[in-house]
Amino acid sequence: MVSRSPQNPADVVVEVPATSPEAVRQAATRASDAYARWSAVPALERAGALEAAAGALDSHAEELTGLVVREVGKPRSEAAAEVQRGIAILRYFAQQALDPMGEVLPGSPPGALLYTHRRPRGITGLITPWNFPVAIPLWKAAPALAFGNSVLLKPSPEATGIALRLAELVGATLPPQTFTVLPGGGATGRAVVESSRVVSFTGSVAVGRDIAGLAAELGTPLQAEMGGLNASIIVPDADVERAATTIAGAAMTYAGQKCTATRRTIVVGDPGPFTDALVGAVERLPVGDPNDPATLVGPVISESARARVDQAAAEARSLGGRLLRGGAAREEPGWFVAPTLVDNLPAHAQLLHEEVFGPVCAIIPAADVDEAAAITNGVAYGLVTSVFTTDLDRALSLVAKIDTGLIRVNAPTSGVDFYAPFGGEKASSAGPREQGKAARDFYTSLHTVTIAPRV
Ligand code: UN1
Repeated sequence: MVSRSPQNPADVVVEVPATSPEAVRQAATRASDAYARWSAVPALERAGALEAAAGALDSHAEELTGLVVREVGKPRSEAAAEVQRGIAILRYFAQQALDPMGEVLPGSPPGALLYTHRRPRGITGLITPWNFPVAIPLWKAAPALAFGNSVLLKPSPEATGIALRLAELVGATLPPQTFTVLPGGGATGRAVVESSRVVSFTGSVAVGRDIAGLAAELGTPLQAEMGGLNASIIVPDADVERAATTIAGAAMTYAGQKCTATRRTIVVGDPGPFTDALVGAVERLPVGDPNDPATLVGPVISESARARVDQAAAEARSLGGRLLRGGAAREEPGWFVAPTLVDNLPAHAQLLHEEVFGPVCAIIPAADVDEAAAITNGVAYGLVTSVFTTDLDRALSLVAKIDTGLIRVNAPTSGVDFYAPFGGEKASSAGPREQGKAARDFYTSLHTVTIAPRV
């Protein structure tokens, strides 16, 4: 398995063999022993270990940022912010290790003690994508570890180098085999699922559904975060410039490679003024080498990712769509594509129904807010929607009609608060929410205990 720098594909970041299913099973045996020890470690010590992991990341923040830029082409400013997010996630879950592990309820026999108690589940299998190569592994691993589980992490092949470095930095603060990174592809991932007591996945719908099927057969609790086809709705009373700048960023930064990116912009009423403002805001985004601290839009991850964006632009054109920006220009030799804005698409166009993981956004007119809500909801996905309006009543009534897991008003679709529950509806997610306090429910099992007094 080879991972290459998207801005310079000749630069091989790391080349390692995929972990065989047999080697995964051996790692699981060691992780099971590690779990037996780690789950018996006092919570205060587990919190201390995660605090130390945060410190280790902090003192290597510059180096890790450089590796994120190099391996997955994330622009330097966003890569640095992601490393800071990773540190904050470790600190937050370090503290959660000290939260109450249950509650006391009234017992039914008089004088009985009835209480709930959370226990770790065991080996946690994590399968993570390349686009948030620090934050996503950590927002899954940190709660798992905080509550006493051991972790097997199968990272995306494109982010192998970053995952191996995380294993060194975080792993060094934990007992051996408590946090193990297993590079590989589908066969490795499958073996990780088969070896785990609880599984959390972020990635494509196709792989997520496969894993969900396997987990269901095995009776293993699963959480899967998959795609999105997120919309922003512009109500006529919105602050047009603010909305345009926010949406340009949400659609195009990191070349649109976020499941939370804005893929559709739905404009209520005359789309003209907003469209002009959005074209202007997209034109102002600095595109280029992700090492340059000013860059906001770098390359996409691979040649095939670039081909998908090209295909989507060609399909849009063939259906009579208008390319307002982008579609063709690019720099060589990396996998660069120009931020692309399209309007005038027929309702059945693929771009309006299927996620293209790149810097492509469609503008769709709507006669009124009800039609805008119907368009927003009229796709298979349900991750996040944003609404731009200055009218509070409008905001409240639209929020109530939208069927996505996250809803934002006058804010970008992208960007996630690690201390709040995160997840979508419909094809976007399966299983419970992740992050925030919701993570505790997933990475622990709840036991209800009754102790009746002698009568
Ligand atoms: C963000 O928008 O900051 O894979 C995070 C993804 C999402 C995370 C988005 N699960 O893109």
